[in-house]
Amino acid sequence: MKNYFSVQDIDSLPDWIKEAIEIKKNPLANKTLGANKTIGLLFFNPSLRTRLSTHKAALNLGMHVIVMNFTGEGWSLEYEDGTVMDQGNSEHIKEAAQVMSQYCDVLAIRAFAKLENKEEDYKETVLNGFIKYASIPVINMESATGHPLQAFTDAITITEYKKTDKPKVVLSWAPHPKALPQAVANSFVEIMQKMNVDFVITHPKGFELASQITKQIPIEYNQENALKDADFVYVKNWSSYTNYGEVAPSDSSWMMTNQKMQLTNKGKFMHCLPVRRNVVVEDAVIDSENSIVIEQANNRTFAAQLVLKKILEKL
Ligand code: AN0
Ligand code: CP
Repeated sequence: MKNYFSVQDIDSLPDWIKEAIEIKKNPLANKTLGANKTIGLLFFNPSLRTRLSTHKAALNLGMHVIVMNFTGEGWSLEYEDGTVMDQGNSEHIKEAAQVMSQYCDVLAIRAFAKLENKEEDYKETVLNGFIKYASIPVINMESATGHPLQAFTDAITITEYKKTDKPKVVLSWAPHPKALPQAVANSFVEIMQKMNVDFVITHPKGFELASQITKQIPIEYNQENALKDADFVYVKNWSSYTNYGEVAPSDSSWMMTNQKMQLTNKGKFMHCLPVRRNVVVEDAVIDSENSIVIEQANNRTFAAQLVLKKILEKL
């Protein structure tokens, strides 16, 4: 693996999960592997968990870390070839990626979907631009269509908490006042297809994810039916893929409540965070003993650390 672009870069998920759980037990076991190596963390969007857990993972491996925020601080980049650059963008990805490749040994990039043009977002212009012009490995810290560090974390977390060989996992759409990308849901759906789980997606009609991602996964439009006997309830908003980026009329009936959680098999509540309380999920659920969101976020460090370890071993 040169780049960690999507969950499809995971060659053996069971092996990766096992190794990440080993790292969690002894995070400093490879504290010199990254000595004298530098990772550049590039942010085109805000972050709390991804920024700090990836930084922490790099420190655990003995790496140096450089963080750069492009919003407001970096030159705005141009991605199209052959453009006459007489508009807003000051620098082309060609120079930017090559220059940064001289300062760093690995680049990690966060660049969300703009949610204006589906074809543009699903082309992954920013991530693919860096992969094309950087001469060093590139890690996806949430791109337009995927969040594979989050999904790997979620797979680790489900493995840690599961009580049966084949737990029932439900991905449940939630209301949200702003249009959010499909990235987290897409990568979660992809990684669940690599696990031994009974997986169901529930959302209102019109919020189908891309069929090339959901494939044969059952979709249940009745949320309460979907939640029956669930061992894990993963709640997430995403905006419409068909009416691309459209925000739903605020439909609070899809919020996760304590009453709905009673339908589950003492289901564990999961969310990637950040989460809007009492919009996406009721306080009573996220504050309950079945909520594992804090430990889920803790696992971000070990997921990132395993990805970095795999990349460093090949440098
Ligand atoms: C982002 C999203 O839904 O993609 C990041 C989640 C990790 N969420 C928000 O912008 C609130
Ligand atoms: N879950 C996640 O990626 O969180 P941040 O947006 O805070 O990094």
